[in-house]
Amino acid sequence: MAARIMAALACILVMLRLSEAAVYKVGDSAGWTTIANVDYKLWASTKTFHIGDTVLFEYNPQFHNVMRVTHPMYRSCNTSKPISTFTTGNDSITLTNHGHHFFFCGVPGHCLAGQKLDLNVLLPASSTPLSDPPTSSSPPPPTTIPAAGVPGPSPSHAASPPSVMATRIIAVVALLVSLAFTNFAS
Ligand SMILES: [Cu+2]
Repeated sequence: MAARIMAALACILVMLRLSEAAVYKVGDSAGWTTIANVDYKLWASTKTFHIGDTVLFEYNPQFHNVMRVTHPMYRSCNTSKPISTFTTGNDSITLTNHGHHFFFCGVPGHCLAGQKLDLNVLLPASSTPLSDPPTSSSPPPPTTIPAAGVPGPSPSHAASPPSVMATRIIAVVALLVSLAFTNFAS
């Protein structure tokens, strides 16, 4: 019966991880730009992307855009046939499938200057061993620092995670307690 509780706990943990969709602001406080010399490859390597997560590109649309492209286009900074183009300056893109996602800025010269991003979205966690959770110590969500001259700070999206997490933990504990009781009764 201890094994049953452990199995139930494992299932719950997997469900918790799958349901936790994260929002990643590309480049953190620097955003999507050429002037801050952001190493987007390094930025992406510090994150673990899952299906359902969102990447947010924040930039001045007068100077930049976002193109999603194929791998060959990404490598050669070829802007001729993007899969899709985003131009609002505040583009949220939800990652709906696993594997590599390639983006760059389509303004001439910007991709060559390093404004390009290769995200690797991992397969669902159910296939990974539970004994070694490498993503459990993920960094806190990036704080939004409004750039000088850009109006409208948006501090809203950093507010809820702790309380949501607490609610989930309480739900898990309650479930475990009820499981333990049913096992004692049987
Ligand atoms: Cu650009």
